[in-house]
Amino acid sequence: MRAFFAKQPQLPPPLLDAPWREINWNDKQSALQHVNDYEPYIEDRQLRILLYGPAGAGKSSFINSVKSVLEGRMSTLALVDNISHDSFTKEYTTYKVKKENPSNFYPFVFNDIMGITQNKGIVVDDVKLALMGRVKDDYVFNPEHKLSEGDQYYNTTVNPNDKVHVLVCVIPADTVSQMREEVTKKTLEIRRAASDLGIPQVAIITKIDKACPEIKKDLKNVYKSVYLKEMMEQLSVNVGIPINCIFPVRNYFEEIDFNDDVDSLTLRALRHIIDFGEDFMNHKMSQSEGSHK
Ligand SMILES: Nc1nc2c(ncn2[C@@H]2O[C@H](COP(=O)(O)OP(=O)(O)O)[C@@H](O)[C@H]2O)c(=O)[nH]1
Ligand SMILES: [Mg+2]
Repeated sequence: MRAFFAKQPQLPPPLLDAPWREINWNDKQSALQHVNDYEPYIEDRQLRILLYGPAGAGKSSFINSVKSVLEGRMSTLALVDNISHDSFTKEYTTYKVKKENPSNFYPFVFNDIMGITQNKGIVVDDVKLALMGRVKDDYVFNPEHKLSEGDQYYNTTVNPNDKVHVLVCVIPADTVSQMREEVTKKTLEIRRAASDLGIPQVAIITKIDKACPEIKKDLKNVYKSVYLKEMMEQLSVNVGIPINCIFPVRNYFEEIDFNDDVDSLTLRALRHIIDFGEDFMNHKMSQSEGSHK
């Protein structure tokens, strides 16, 4: 009765008054400088960053975004595949980022692995091998057959630069709430394998523009969006990565021009990834030094 007098359900405000995580949007230059100045403490060491996540999560786009902001031109090298979301034909590739001139590279590299699809996708054992530096470039993952010793793509002589120093879980914002049990299970398995090796883990949330209209309108709303905050909390619970190790990013995927806000988020995530990886390398060093005593 008299339904028009009924109280409207209170919708939560879409935006917080103040951001829940501080970010200085004018700080792009100093973040860029931090990345440019980065040198591994151990000479000749290279930081290896492994991205894993569902097909179409935005792994290649993230690598392209990083390459774009650091190389100063839109990159399409880590070929973004928006046609086929099949994990079968994916080769293991090491992506480098050029620094200053074509023969000089940043001391970090990326690999990506389509570690999680519903019923297909590579076996967790192969991810473990990749973490240990056992998988050679150009290896094509086969969900029915794991890589084993004796295979031409099995790296028998692992050098410290072949090993993974940071594992980055890539999850699209528009799927966090429907993350299937299987995806969560595989993510946890992969995380456990990394934990056993002591490898630090970070998550990036992609496609934040797609999941939240306020963010699409203005990327500076990223830490004011209630929706995204709740989603990050949910992801943290689902896969057990602390909130302070989860970074939202908005990849370059269709534009031809740079945007400072996009760059700021990308660089912020990258900076933390590098710092975590560097800490791990140094910790590993003191551990192995200790074990020689
Ligand atoms: N709206 C939006 N789309 C994105 C973003 N990142 C990636 N995409 C789209 O998602 C598709 C798949 O991305 P891709 O990087 O190939 O995913 P991968 O399979 O994990 O390597 C791309 O074609 C892009 O159109 C993002 O931050 N926002
Ligand atoms: Mg890809």
